[in-house]
Amino acid sequence: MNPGFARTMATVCVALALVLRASADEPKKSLRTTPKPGEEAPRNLIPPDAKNLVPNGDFEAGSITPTGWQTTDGLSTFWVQDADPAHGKVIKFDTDVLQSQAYDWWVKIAQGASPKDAPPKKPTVEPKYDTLAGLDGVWFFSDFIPVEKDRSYWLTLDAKGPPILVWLFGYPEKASDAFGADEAAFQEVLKSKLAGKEPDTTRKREVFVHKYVWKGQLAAGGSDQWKTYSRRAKPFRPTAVTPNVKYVRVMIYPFWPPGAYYVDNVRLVAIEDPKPTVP
Ligand SMILES: [Ca+2]
Repeated sequence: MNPGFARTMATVCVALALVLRASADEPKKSLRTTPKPGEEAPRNLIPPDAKNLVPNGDFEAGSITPTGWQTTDGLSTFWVQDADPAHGKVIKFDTDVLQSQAYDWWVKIAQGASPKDAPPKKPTVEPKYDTLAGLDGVWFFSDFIPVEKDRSYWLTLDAKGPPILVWLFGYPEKASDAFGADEAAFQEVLKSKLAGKEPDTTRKREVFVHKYVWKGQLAAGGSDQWKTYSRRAKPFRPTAVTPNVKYVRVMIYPFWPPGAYYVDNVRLVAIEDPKPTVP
């Protein structure tokens, strides 16, 4: 087989795998769309004294892992000091990790292992379609944040590195905030491994019912310098079509390309909005 054909076939196989995964996990729509560079937030979008509803959105508080967020894992997510003192502590992501290694370690994290005891990363090889970048991506969830009916919100965050997606999920009630609780593929792996079985990836997955009933997306990143991103001129309106939403969670979601991503200063602020019920 010539190398060009082999590469093309490998690309087709990965694309097919992504489509199959998307259809298995997300009956409506995949969370994973092609990431585009985010839009920089207009200056002064949020007054500096506006209350940030995201607990520890600047990641400064915590001991081993930042408070207010799921635990870091020490393999694909890290709580680090940024080179820029103005940023202090930030979250670093590494999507260039074999998915198989991440799954093995995440099962231990879900059972209470400390990110300090993470295994050294195994080498990855091109084209890296078997990494988290090529498969599930790395999800990082905030805790549940109360929102009010008929209110609108700006979400902004600082990012450095390739484009990422950031999701805001809406929930009618507080659900489990256990590690990966609302992640279909991981829950299946966790269930199998806790039962002492290797996950069977050949059989059809059971339908996983996500606890969220609403979601909205923000594109961010795309620069090797820190920048602040938001959805330009379109606030999030979690209760416009799902009036039962009472809580949201922020989910930061880097995947392709394999590599390092940085996030800081996640802010969610209630705003005055003349059209709070418009989707
Ligand atoms: Ca910070």
